[in-house]
Amino acid sequence: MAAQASENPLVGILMGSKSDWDTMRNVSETLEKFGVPSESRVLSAHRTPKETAEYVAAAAGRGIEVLVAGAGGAAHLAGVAAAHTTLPVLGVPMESASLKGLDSLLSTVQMPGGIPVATFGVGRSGAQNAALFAAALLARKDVGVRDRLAKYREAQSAAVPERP
Ligand code: RP5
Repeated sequence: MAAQASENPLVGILMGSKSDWDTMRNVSETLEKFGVPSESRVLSAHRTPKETAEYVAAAAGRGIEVLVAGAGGAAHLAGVAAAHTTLPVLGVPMESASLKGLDSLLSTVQMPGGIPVATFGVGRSGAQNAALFAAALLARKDVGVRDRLAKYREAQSAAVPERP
């Protein structure tokens, strides 16, 4: 996994395993396009529970404004992260080998009332949309990010052909 760290990250990208990086790199790469600094960490809710709790609890104090958490299977990372912070937590379910990500999706999205996780689609498109959503949250007070998001939407519209 390539080192992913900005000096003053605004988004913390967490993943339960190094094997999630191929999907979660889409979060990091999308944020980079919008000029949003981020850092990526492998933190497992069950393999490294103490480190996960410590990282999340310290995140807001370090200037992080949004957390994106990706995990697969019995995917409790986003929920555990949300339990340790009032920062917005965006969940990305990984596509799993056994159930194609349905397990990850349900584990991430079905949080009991009281501790929210904003859950995105399974896999790469979910990772991309989580990054776009994080950028949209930050765009509320960052005009540069807001402009880049508007231009991205314009380019997307312009790329749709009139005829097949
Ligand atoms: C989860 O278990 C991870 O988020 C990953 O998606 C899945 C499998 O992990 P590995 O066995 O590949 O480390 O905790």
